[in-house]
Amino acid sequence: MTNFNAQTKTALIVSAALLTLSTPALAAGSHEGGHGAAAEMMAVGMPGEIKDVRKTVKITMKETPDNAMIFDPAEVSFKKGQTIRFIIKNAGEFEHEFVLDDHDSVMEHKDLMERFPEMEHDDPNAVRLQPGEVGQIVWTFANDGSFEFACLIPGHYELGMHGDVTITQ
Ligand SMILES: [Cu+2]
Repeated sequence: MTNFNAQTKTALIVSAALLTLSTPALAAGSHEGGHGAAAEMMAVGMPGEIKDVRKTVKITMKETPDNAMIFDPAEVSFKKGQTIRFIIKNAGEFEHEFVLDDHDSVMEHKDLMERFPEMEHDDPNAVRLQPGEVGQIVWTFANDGSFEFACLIPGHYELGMHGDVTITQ
């Protein structure tokens, strides 16, 4: 039993290392890598490296006096290929999250969160923050198009917690 657990743990560490190693290949445009779904580049891009950051954007999450929940700003625009550092602050009184994705994936993820509200995610494109906390996401926008950021804690999206990301050529 102990041996089995030790082996499983080693296997997990090895696959994590492989995922890390596969990132440069994806960055170089090899989309057919075949390292599994987890290593696939997302439509919205992929985790970036701090050394490549071109721009830092501060985004505040909060509730408003008229009972809305918002991101401020709720609209950002960058150029394709740019690596952006998002500094996200939860200035509200509730727990909030920042999830960056394409609209369809946001909707799928939102549906999952409604069915499994206790779901914890540990995705590089998302950060969940308690009131007063500050988090960071470094992201490379590899494709142009319209994307989205949103808080998928049930009910928050409907109260206004989403924003638009426009990536130009
Ligand atoms: Cu929220």
